Amino acid sequence: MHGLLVIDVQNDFCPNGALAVTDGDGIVAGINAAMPRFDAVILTQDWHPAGHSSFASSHDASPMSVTEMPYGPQVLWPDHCIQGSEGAAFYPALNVTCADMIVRKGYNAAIDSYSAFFENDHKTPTGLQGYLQTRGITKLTLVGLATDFCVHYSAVDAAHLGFDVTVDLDLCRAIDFDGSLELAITAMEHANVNLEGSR
Ligand code: VGL
Ligand code: ZN
Repeated sequence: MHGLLVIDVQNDFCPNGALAVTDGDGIVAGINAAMPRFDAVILTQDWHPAGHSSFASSHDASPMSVTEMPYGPQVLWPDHCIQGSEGAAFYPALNVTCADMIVRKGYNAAIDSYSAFFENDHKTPTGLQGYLQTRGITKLTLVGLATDFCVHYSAVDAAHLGFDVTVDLDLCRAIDFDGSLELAITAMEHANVNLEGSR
């Protein structure tokens, strides 16, 4: 069984959003078109409580600065994807009707969660692994936002967990901050993630 894992195609990561990714909305038509080719479609949704520890505003710091958390370095983001807000909603053109499952992440105020599988402590599971296993899904294709953060960490974790993982870069867009995209590509290659599409 081959699943399509659609990462964080939400208003805040699209143009005019709080953490807008350049051309973030440019991948939506392609993602919708890809959905029927898969045995299962799973969407993730970044879902932070107000005052989340990954927000610069919670630390009196500037957005995009880096702080040390108990679990390691953490980029401090503008407030984004606050639970129940318009920014946290899926981008309206995304076909959510096709989705079998929606996984929320980042709801723990003290820990960020880039990966759809584990929070940033690399230990606390979201439950997605068990869901995929019990459904017999062994192959995953990842698409969505952003290539260098949530797609990257989800793909590497999935590969480490033993899934056969492909990232379709044509259906992803990156934040590309401080070399983060190049780092993500290298990390995915080292983790044996298949990279499809143009770099
Ligand atoms: C993301 C930064 C903060 C992402 C989520 O979806 O890539 N990036 N929260
Ligand atoms: Zn977030």
